[in-house]
Amino acid sequence: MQREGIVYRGNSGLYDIRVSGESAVFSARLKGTLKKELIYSTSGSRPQRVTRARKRRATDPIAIGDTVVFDVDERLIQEIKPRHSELARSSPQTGEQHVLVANLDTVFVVFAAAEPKPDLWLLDRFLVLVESAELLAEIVINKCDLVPDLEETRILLEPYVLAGYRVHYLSARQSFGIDELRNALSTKISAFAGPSGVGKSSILNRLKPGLKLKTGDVGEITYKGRHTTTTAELIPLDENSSWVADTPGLRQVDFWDVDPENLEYCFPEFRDFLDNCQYNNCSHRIEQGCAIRSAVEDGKIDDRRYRSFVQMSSEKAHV
Ligand SMILES: Nc1nc2c(ncn2[C@@H]2O[C@H](COP(=O)(O)OP(=O)(O)OP(=O)(O)O)[C@@H](O)[C@H]2O)c(=O)[nH]1
Ligand SMILES: [Mg+2]
Ligand SMILES: [Zn+2]
Repeated sequence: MQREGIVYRGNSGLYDIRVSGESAVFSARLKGTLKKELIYSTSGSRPQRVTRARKRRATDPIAIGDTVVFDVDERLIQEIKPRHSELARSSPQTGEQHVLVANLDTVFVVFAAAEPKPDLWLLDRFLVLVESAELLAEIVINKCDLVPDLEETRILLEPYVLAGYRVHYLSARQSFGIDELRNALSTKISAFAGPSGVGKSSILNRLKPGLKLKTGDVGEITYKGRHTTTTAELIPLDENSSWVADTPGLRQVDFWDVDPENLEYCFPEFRDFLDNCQYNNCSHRIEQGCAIRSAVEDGKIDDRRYRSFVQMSSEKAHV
């Protein structure tokens, strides 16, 4: 008998699947021939997706969030449905694509107000990763219990509000801001992403009482390199109709598949000005008549965000 379901966990070639509206879970492997013939949908406008699909053949063809058709008796996955989106990163070692979550709509980029203190340059990279995947990004600032004056943190994040991002302030430890975040999680599949040790798993444990995801021990300095969560997993929030993915902390964010020409669109506050540059291939770094640079001078674009863009685009220029 064939069924259709969502892969919510994968472990060494064995995938755990849930069928919508049912509580039973299934485990299945990928049909051998499917591994070879697998061609992902290249639907959509972007030739990038074709390249991605080719690259991905080397790594795991299934990601959490994939909808699959599987044979219940043989415990074999026979078909992977086309994806409408994916959150991927490149391996710093091999440059290979690794899809963290498929078919998601929103990424909650989680940082801490302190321990570790927010690294805005890294936050910008996470946001570019999300924007380049054409997903919605929201910012979550956890551990607000650790800062005596939250106003200072709010000022730090002001440029992101101006850029159009929603920012949620909360504390998983003191359980404030959790209900507000739960209301924001109404989309079908969303993911938590961010550096290690900021409290992604702790927040999920608060969102879903009884979940008991493993979190870093109190006092242990996880953000200095140790990762508590090692594989991405989808957690059903309500009767399998909305899901959140917990992902391992990313220490460094590489986004080789962001076209240099597309980087400027990954900064939402640039978009209104891009058409006004004198040259239509403006790099926004040295050219005369650059609308982005004059917006920075006029205080309409945050100067540090602009420098973050310059830094990333100069890295891209060397790839
Ligand atoms: N003070 C304070 N500590 C917190 C809060 N949330 C989490 N922590 C602590 O931060 C540490 C890391 O929490 P985790 O939830 O494991 O962090 P993570 O982001 O899932 O980390 P990785 O799985 O390694 O990516 C643990 O010691 C938590 O107890 C918070 O709101 N306030
Ligand atoms: Mg974790
Ligand atoms: Zn320009």
